[in-house]
Amino acid sequence: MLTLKYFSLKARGEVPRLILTAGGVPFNNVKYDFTARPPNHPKIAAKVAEYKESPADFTGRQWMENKGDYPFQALPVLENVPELDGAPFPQSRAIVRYCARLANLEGSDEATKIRADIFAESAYQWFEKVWMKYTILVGMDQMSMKSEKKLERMDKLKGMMEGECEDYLESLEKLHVSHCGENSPFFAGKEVTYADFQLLVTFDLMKDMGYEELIAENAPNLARIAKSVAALPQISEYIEENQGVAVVAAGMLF
Ligand SMILES: N[C@@H](CCC(=O)N[C@@H](CS)C(=O)NCC(=O)O)C(=O)O
Repeated sequence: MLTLKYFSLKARGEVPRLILTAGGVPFNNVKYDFTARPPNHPKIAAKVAEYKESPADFTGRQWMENKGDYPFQALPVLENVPELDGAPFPQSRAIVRYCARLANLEGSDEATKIRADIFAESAYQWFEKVWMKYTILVGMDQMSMKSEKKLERMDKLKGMMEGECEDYLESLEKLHVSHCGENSPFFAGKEVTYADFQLLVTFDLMKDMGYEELIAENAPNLARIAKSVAALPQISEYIEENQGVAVVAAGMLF
């Protein structure tokens, strides 16, 4: 059976999980713990306790031991992909598009396919922006990995990116409306596509950063779409079960 390996987080691995679940494609959802439970510092322990635990198959220590076996020492990877004859399948964007094809969620006509790609990449871009700023802060802290510094960094990031989040949401909404008009039922138009699941995970990250109100204020159509996508019968149970699972590592391990 198809095996998706990622961490006990949402971030880059959650979109393929949602796509496969929505499409009814069976898969092994294998997880490494990336939250370093039990955390070795009381402040980090308190932060980890704010999130719902996502049961993992491997520990964080096992990740450190095994990471050399994976391309670029990173996840997600897909395994047991019949077309690839055992060769490694890394890179979340390639994985997302392959899963979308398996799940029949890439769009049923060329215009919808193009829109799904445009909007999935545009929504993913928020992760890149956050990661880039976080990395800058790590550098400004002279690469310090002290627990206090990690937590301070997350707080600083939230303050720093609020204006950028507003502008980004405005642009995303404008782009969507220019293609699909107001009141479109889905991100890429009339039908659900894999881009809708990227939107959900991006909004999860924004909510985790304290920007929930910005979404409704700056992207009302997208806020409405995300709400109705999360309620789709194919995934509503999965979404409910994973409510509160950490989206990013929240400064827990690195
Ligand atoms: N370009 C890759 C990046 C993969 C990546 O950086 N994954 C991170 C987690 S989101 C990772 O595996 N980090 C583990 C580590 O650094 O030990 C992709 O999109 O899949």
